Amino acid sequence: MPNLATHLGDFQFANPLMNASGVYCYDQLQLDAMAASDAGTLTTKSATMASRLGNPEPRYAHLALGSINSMGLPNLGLPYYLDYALDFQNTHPTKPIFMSIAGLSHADNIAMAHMINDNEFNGLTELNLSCPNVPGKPQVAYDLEATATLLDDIFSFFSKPMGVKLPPYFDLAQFDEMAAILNRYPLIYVNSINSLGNGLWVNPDSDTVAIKPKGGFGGIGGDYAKPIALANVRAFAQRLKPEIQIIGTGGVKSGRDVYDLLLCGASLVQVGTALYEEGPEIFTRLNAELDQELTKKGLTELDSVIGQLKTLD
Ligand code: RRO
Repeated sequence: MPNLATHLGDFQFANPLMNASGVYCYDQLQLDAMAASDAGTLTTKSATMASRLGNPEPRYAHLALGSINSMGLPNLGLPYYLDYALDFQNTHPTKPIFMSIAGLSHADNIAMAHMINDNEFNGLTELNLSCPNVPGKPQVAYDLEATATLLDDIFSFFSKPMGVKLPPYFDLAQFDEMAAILNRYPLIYVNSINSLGNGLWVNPDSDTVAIKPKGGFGGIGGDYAKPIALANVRAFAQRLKPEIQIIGTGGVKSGRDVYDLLLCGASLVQVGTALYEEGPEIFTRLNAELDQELTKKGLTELDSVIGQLKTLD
């Protein structure tokens, strides 16, 4: 049987699968369900310092080929997720947990990074620079100067393993510019991609939008996202220094989808829309299907897949 184990820096995982932040990670009940699943590990919901109710409902809709959401960062506050993670690392010492933070301002992000740094937390911290859904708050990672200033300030004191969650980019010049910035910092990974920001859907029965917040604009996930995710993972794999690994996220609902993101250069793979639709049992199926993909190719370990995409020249 192929060995599906993988790693990010010194962190080891039994398999490359986990939830995408925002799905199955709001509270202890959902996090415990993720922990009990066949996923290699899990992340908490992107946190702000204080808890938030998020945007008015309906704020998630199932679409023909995926989903649209404008949750608006509903979360129970960083202290809640830190407590959960501290407990989790004692009860699951071989499953490194991810903690996601998404401050509403530069100062919020700095304050949260201090709280995590000054704590016993020994997992991975993910700085979400790409929440598309808070009214009046543009995505940090589409502002290169703001991104560099934030990372400068965080890495002036932050001494624990950190990665960043990025939005999709669509021009090769943007990959060049963003990778050049990220390569300046001791990041251990980038997570690419967050949902395709500010899409819109029309319900043909009612001639209305599908979700209530922001006049119907929301982040798009699922099948719509897969080719964009593959391109973003591949483009960053070609540009980032080798110390910065990649988590691939976007459009995964089969073992082949996982395999494709690995080929493009991902070391771990997150599942969002399909996890929302199917629940944490999906990880049992995805592991089995990934196992079959490797077996079909006569491969015995993920290192034989990661970054091995071929071109036609
Ligand atoms: O909570 C959300 O609305 C949300 C976040 Br923070 C994010 O990063 N990505 C997304 O699709 N939704």
